[in-house]
Amino acid sequence: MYKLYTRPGSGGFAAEAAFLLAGEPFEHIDVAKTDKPDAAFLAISPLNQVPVLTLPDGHTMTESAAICMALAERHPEAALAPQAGAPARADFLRWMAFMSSALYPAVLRFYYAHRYSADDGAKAGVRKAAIAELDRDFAVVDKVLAGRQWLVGEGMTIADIYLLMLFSWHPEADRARQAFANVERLCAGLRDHPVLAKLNASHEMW
Ligand SMILES: N[C@@H](CCC(=O)N[C@@H](CS)C(=O)NCC(=O)O)C(=O)O
Repeated sequence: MYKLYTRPGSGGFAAEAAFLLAGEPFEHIDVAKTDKPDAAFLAISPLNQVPVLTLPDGHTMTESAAICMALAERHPEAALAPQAGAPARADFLRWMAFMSSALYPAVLRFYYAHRYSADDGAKAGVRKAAIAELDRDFAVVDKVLAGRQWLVGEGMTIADIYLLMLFSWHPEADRARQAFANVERLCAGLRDHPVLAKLNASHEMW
């Protein structure tokens, strides 16, 4: 059976959503937030971060986007991603990489500002720059969503749920919802999705 190491309100949200939408059972392991992780967890997550996925064969992987893409690939019947070779596949890969390499790190810079400068007095500036970067990146996604219901292809994919997760973390949520109306339109629909609404009861993302 799969094992997912996760925590409420974390990047485990998208991976848990993938499991629920695929109807695939998994062992849910809640990892408490601590600066002194145990050695066993560090062995599978060297940066002491969640989510972490252990596959049924015992192989372990970190990185939320990679976990989502692996689950989509292993459970094609759930249509969590366009299949390899499908026209929307390139868009799917592009936006999953964009979200995990541009948006997610900007979120981390805001919430873990102390890690991004050796100067204690720099935290406010790091946070301000993180918000500016989030706005710049969400503006890119917002533009692409103009006239589109979904981020890629013609149906909901795990990329939309990944976007919902990141958008929920915007530190100025009310302003962001106004500023990025296309992202908000997509996210508003997803907040009512029965599986995601239920998952949010434990994650409290919105
Ligand atoms: N690049 C990683 C980032 C994961 C990450 O930063 N997870 C956060 C929760 S959302 C975490 O575990 N933070 C604890 C820490 O960094 O100490 C991914 O996409 O999975």
